[in-house]
This record gives sequence, C-alpha cells and structure tokens, in this order.
Amino acid sequence: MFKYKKALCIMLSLCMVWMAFACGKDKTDDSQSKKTDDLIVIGFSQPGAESAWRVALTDSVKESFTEENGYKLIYKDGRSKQDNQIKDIRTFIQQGVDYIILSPIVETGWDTVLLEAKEAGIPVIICDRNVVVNNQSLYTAYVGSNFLSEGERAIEYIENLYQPGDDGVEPEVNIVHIQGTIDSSAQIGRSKALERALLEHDNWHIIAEECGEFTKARSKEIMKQTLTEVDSSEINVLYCENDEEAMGAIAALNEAGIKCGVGTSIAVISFDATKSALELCMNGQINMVAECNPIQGPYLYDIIEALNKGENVSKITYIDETSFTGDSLTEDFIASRKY
Ligand code: GYE
Repeated sequence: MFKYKKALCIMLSLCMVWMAFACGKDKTDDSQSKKTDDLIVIGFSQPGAESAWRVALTDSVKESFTEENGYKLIYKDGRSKQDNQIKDIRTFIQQGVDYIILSPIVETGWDTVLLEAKEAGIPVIICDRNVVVNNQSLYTAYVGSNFLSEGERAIEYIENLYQPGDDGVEPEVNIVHIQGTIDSSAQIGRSKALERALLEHDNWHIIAEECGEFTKARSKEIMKQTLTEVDSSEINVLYCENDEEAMGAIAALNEAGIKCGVGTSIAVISFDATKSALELCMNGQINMVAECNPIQGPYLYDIIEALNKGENVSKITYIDETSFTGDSLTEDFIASRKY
C-alpha cells in the first residue's frame, strides 16, 4: 500500500512538472509570435554579389536591421539581372512589407514596379546606385555615393601625375579603361569624369575600353586580351571602375611579367578601397583608390526610423568619402577598416 502511494505521488509530481513546463512553453511561444508580429518588415533587393564591396553593403544592412532593433529583413539577390530584381520587388509587395530598400543594378526601367510599390503604400529607399524615373515621388529617399566626385578625384590624381614637362609639352597619356556594369550609376559617374577629362586634355587617349562587369574574372580576361592588341609599353594609365577589376587586370599584367603601379610606366587607378585593394595600394601596385563606402546600413536605419516617427527625410544623402595613395596607408589603418 505504502509502495502504491509513493508511486502515485511520483506520477502526480511528474504531471505537475510537465504541466508547469507546458504552460511556460505556451507563454514563451505566445510572446515570441507577438514579438514577430511587432517587427517592421523590410524587403532588401540587391543586384548580386559580384564584389567584396557589395558583400560589405549586404552585411552592413543586415547588421543595422536586426530583430533586436525591431526589424525583420528579407534579403534577395538579383543574380545580376534587373528582371530578377523587379520580380523580387513584386514579391515584397505581395508579402506586404513595410519598406523596400532597393540597390538597382542599372538606373532606368524601374518606373512600373516603383509605381506598384507606391500604389501599395510601401515607401522605397534607394541605396548605393540610383534610379532615373519620370516621377520623383516614386521613391522616398536615396542614400549612396557621388560617383562623379569619385571619378573627379581619380582624374585629379592622373592630372598631377602627368604634368607638362619643363618645356611645357604635355606628355601623351594612353589609357586602358575597364568599365563597370554599363548603365549603373557607379559606371556612369566614374566614366563621365574620365570622358570630361578627355575633352579637356587633347594629349589623353583611350587605347582600349571594355566592360568588366565589376568582376575580377572578366577584367582579367579583358586585360589579357588587351595585351595581345596593345604593346604594354604604350599603356600609361589603367582606369578600373572598381577594386575587383583592378585586381583582375593587375593579375593579368603580373602573369605576363609586366610591372604596374607607382614608379612604373602604368599607373593604376581603382575605386572602392576594400582591404585587399588598399594592401595593393600600400605596396605600390595600385597608385590611387577613390573610396566608395559600402557601410550604408546606419544611414538607411536613420531614414527608416525617422519615417516610422512620421518625420520628413532628405531626398538625397551622399556618404562622405575620401581617396588613398600608398603613402597615406598603414597596416593598422587597413586592419581597422570594416571592409
Ligand atoms: O564600386 C562595386 C560594386 O555600385 C558602388 O558596385 C557600387 C559598385 C562598387 O560591385 O564594387
């Protein structure tokens, strides 16, 4: 009898423990689903993952919009196609997200889908590259770089490097131009600075020009091909529209046994200032890098927080950027950078 009572007691206690656990669990589930319902949902459409720069932008946006901060971020990679980005935006609209952040692969072709977002009442923030639309009210704000200024900083470097001689004669400057994705804002601004400089300097000539798609692999192919068409001793400037392209072209030159950079006859210009390119700049293989800052998450966060409070936001925010040459760089400085 005593044994029977003891067994019953144990079973009852086990039951109570189980019930307490089950109730507790229900409570947590409840509060968790409530918490998820309270999150502000953002759809983030990126054109691809073609460069270290873009990966840094993706990370920055993901770090800024966390669940702890009250956000749920849905990230989509457009795999280098505008059509995919348009589909991704339509999916965000169907999902009823609260905001859309769009980093557009090219500037044009967004009017229809942005109108759909507007009609659904979803504010769109453009980041990194910009859009050109018929009606400015199709997006709420733009955060990104002034690509023309970046290009102008690069041009200033080339102008200082190739000054007229004591006799006043301007040296001939032959340029290999590896462009970024055609029709993207980054390509348009950086190419425009060079095109304007060509109009001002009769002694500057483009001897090869190709689109490297902002990738190392494509740019390496282009440089290899260029070396079969042009004698390397004729090249004075290699103007690459991002770091990946500079690294690809330098690899092709190195494989062909050709030196480039500071103190050689080929000056290398790059854009972005990612860690690997800054290393090459410090070691002299790249002469000058115009910085393009991908840490845009905090800027986007401030804009969306202001919109949440019903505040007005600036239509355009340009991020502060600088440029680097080898003498301004140290290992410690490069290590301290986020990208
Ligand atoms: O320079 C490049 C990237 O749009 C500014 O795109 C961006 C450019 C950046 O892939 O590395």
